[in-house]
Amino acid sequence: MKKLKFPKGFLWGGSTSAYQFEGGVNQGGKGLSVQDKNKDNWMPGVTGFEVCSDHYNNWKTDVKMLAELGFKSYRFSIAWSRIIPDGDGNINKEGINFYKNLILELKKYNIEPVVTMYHFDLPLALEKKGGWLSRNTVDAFEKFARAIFNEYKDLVKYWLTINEQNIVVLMSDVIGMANTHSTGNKIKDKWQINHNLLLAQAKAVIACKEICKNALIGPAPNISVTYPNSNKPLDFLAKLDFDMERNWVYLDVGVKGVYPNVFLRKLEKLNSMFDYEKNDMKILKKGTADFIAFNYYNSATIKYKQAHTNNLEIKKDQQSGLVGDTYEKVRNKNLPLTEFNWEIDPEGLRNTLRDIHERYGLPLMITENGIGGYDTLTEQGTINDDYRIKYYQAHITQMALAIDDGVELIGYMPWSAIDLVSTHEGVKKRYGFIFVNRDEFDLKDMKRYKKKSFFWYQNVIKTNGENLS
Ligand code: BGP
Repeated sequence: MKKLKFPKGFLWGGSTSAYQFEGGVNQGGKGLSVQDKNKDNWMPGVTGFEVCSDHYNNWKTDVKMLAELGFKSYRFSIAWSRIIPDGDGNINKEGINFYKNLILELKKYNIEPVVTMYHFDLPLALEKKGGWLSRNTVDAFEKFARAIFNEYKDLVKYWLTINEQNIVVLMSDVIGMANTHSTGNKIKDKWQINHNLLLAQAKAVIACKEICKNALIGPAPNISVTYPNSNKPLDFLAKLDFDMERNWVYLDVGVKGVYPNVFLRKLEKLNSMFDYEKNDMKILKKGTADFIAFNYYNSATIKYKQAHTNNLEIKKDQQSGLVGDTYEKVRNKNLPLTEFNWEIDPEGLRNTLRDIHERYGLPLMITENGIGGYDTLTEQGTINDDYRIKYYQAHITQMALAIDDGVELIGYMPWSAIDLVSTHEGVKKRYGFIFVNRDEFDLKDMKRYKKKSFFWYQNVIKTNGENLS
């Protein structure tokens, strides 16, 4: 077999998000976010986010371990409510310093910080005042963006705007972000939230270009290549509809600065056009991305749906089930499942890379990919996660093939660098190369242990992806 080749300077690394990893909810002057649930107001049997992996109190040890792993990059998110506790008021110096110290520590080990500005954790005070349905939240986001750009402008090269905006819009309930301000037209609300997020993103991009002269900025949606369930023409039409709502509308606006016409027509036909101001479209046109970051877990297989309900329904979780007015996501029997029932499709990653590359032609960065599973700490302090190694071997091989096809891929930051709390399935669904010794409700000693995949990935990075065995 041909040798796998990755470009020189490829950004091997890993990923986390503030609300799933930091904990320290009542420390350092942090305000509450919509995600700061505890076990009494979150799902039964699943831990809340008040402690997570206690990274807030272990950040130095964590960075040291990531450096030992050989990370060239590390993607983390800034908690908006640590910087501006009520979302829109005074800046909290302690919050600013927390991330400044983290970035400096990463740089000490030559790890490139890749910073997500917003990962599902809207300040609670803003949600109470209207959330993303309100344009005030757009203004507040711009203020937050300017604050962090001014603080970190000389330290950060890669900024990501909004994590998985498509999941926020389509599946808010399963990721703890249910919209609490319905106006009665669910479809319009959904796309109003989307428009406000796109506007917030464009304003942040414009501010970034003004303030951070040497930085690059891009969106970070979750993109799945889409297969029609059969060669029936209507299944292909359903695929196109799904693609539009699940993948492309976010990137068409974020990269090209324009809404796809088919999408706008559809909202008109449904009497669900979102409200916008005259200048909005100009802002969207101006605030476009330098590169595309995206998260990939699996592909989607789509079937035409006979009964038109004109209603988007949400099922189970962010990967297994989405029903639109003309389409339905169905199980692809050609693909195996993870222990948590997510389909595994490594070739789908190559297909996704090709699809995005052909559509937009910008450099790409994978900012999430990984497998959630049960891991056990043995008495010897080891964790045998061969299944994770197998998953990564297959996906990294497909990345190399996509690069060989001509795709410009600049980095890979799988989810997650270190164990953390899942969006809605607790700490038992583990993703990291590093094990955190805690259970769902027993916090134990929080000690970090290197999993088998740690040593494997260390060698992958050392050989720049040439040795995956
Ligand atoms: C993405 C999110 C992450 C993350 C991951 C795994 O949708 O960006 O925050 O958690 O999926 O999902 P889960 O935690 O539900 O297993």
